[in-house]
Amino acid sequence: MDNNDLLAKIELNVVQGRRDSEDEGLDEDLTGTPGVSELVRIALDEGIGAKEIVIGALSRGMDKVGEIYESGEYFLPDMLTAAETVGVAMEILEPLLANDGIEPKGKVAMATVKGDLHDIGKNIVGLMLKGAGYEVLDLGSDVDAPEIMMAAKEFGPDILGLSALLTTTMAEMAETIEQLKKDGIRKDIKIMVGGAPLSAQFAEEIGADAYGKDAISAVKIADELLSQAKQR
Ligand code: B1M
Repeated sequence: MDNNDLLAKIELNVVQGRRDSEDEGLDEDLTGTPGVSELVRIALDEGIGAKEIVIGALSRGMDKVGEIYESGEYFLPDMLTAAETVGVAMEILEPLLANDGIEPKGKVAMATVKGDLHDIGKNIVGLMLKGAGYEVLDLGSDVDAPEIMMAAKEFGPDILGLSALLTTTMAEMAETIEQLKKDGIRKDIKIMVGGAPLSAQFAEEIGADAYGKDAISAVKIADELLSQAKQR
């Protein structure tokens, strides 16, 4: 099996929500064949990088799950099952993406905003930032503005990363930025926002410094924001 076949297999098993060989699959019976945890280990043994697995298989798998859900074929529990397989893969990949022992180049606090439980995109962006040498504080999902402010004061991030996947929770990003302004700490922190329903225009409207379209661009943007912060 070549590298592309392996990545495609991981993607398929995310879509089927199969953590390991004992799982059946959401709409195909694949019992007995390797699931996501086994395939990720095989891919690593074959020399495929952790970053490539995240971008080339896990992220793509979840995009496909979204399409199937939108078509009405998958329901909420199916999405959740698929999301859990990504979590299993991330547990294996996280230590490989973290630059242990190296002085972090900057600090990033990440949160999915209040009312929003979608954390896969945030987790992927956080992992990629860790892999790029940042110290990342993950505040979790459904995090309200006061919690974010408290963390910002205690942790002192160079960059605050906010994620939202629901159109209804996008407004919470604006609320968080307003609170940071009122508290006088907005000027000390660069803010990047991201998530499928957002746009660069929305980011500008709510007074964020940048919009991250995906995990790859999020790392590039973080580097730019950090260099701007250091010039201050
Ligand atoms: Co929900 N969900 N969901 N869901 N879910 C969506 C978002 C939806 C588009 C599906 C649909 O109806 N078509 C829809 C939102 C519609 C809308 O707002 N207009 C939706 C809905 C409606 C809901 C519920 C309300 C359903 C219900 O209960 N009736 C409910 C809400 C719960 C809540 O949050 N309060 C709900 C629940 C769930 C699950 C719990 C089952 C599960 C989440 C599990 C989890 O995250 N732990 C789930 C999932 C999995 C999805 C879909 C299928 C996939 C989201 C995902 O993980 N994508 C999604 C449909 C879709 O997106 N097509 C959907 C993969 C991920 C890698 O991409 O998060 O976009 P994404 O992140 C990308 C970029 O956006 C960017 O980089 C990431 C990597 O490339 N990015 C950033 C993200 N954050 C960033 C931050 C940055 C920079 C870049 O800087 C800080």
